[in-house]
Amino acid sequence: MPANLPPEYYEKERELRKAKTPDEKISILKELLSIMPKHKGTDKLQAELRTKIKKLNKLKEAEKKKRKTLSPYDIPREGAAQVVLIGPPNSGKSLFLSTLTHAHANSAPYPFSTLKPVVGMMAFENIQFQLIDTPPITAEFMDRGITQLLYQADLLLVIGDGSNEKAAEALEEVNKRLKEKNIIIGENKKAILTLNKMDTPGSEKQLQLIKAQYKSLPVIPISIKNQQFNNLARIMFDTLQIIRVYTKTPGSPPNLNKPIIMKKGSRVIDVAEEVHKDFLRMKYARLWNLKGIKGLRVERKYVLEDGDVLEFHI
Ligand SMILES: Nc1nc2c(ncn2[C@@H]2O[C@H](COP(=O)(O)OP(=O)(O)OP(=O)(O)O)[C@@H](O)[C@H]2O)c(=O)[nH]1
Ligand SMILES: [Mg+2]
Repeated sequence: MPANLPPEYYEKERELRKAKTPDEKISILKELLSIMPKHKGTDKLQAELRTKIKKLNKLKEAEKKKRKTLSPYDIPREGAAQVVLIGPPNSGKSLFLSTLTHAHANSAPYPFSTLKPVVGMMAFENIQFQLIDTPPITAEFMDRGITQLLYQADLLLVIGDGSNEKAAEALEEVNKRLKEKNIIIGENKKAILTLNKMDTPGSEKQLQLIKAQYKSLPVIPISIKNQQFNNLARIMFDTLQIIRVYTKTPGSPPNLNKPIIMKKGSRVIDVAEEVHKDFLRMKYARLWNLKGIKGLRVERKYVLEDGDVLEFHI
């Protein structure tokens, strides 16, 4: 039996083809159903439209769920390393991010001014570290979802508040909260302790107390306000245990602006694998390094150092 559909039906059908969102599509499909004459000839078509609506509703539900489970702490790593700034309230985490990156984090003279993570890129020589500012951690408060980021981070930069006469206690609270989540700084997690606001009175005493408390970890005194960072970027690089390696093709110079970031201890073959699987067939490589070696033949197992340049020979 013919469906005998009215002309407006075909018009709406054209609209449907242009519709983009599930909501738009659902409303047009409903209109189509209402326009359609109801008789035996349209039974199959009616059923098809109803199935389409059902599918679209399911899609909508799935998207809603996805949005809900996406945490603001779900931040993909960019640059040479992901470094998460943590610490007690008001210690200067946000000012640190605003000072050392182009990103803006709200910094204010009262605690709990940061409620959500903020990301920025910090330059160090020819590479960049991804810095993430986070809300404060105290005995009473640690934002839900931050744990995932702490597990994933390459380095935790703990910032203490040197102007607080209970700076050591506040840091100990942070440390306790981390331990509850099985994060032991300096053991299963690379970390650097800094004490900020070294421009304020009493900060030196706090520094000595904290140094005594964390004997196995370096404590770096800084003053963001006075732009005194005590070589912190270099210390970050060293603590991360990474090296920069460059590759070149015979007859041309290496691109020194584009280092390959490798773990300390990586071998020639690891870099080959990183660059392209074709280089896994390499027979040997030639090496240039910062100590003045030029074009030395090295084998697959040769262990690399920061600044090494490789030329693969297949
Ligand atoms: N004197 C002095 N004040 C500083 C220094 N660094 C930050 N401050 C001040 O400390 C206050 C807190 O700074 P924020 O950057 O908001 O601190 P925060 O750690 O992000 O604070 P929360 O987000 O609440 O955890 C602000 O008034 C800053 O200007 C410093 O090196 N010296
Ligand atoms: Mg803040």
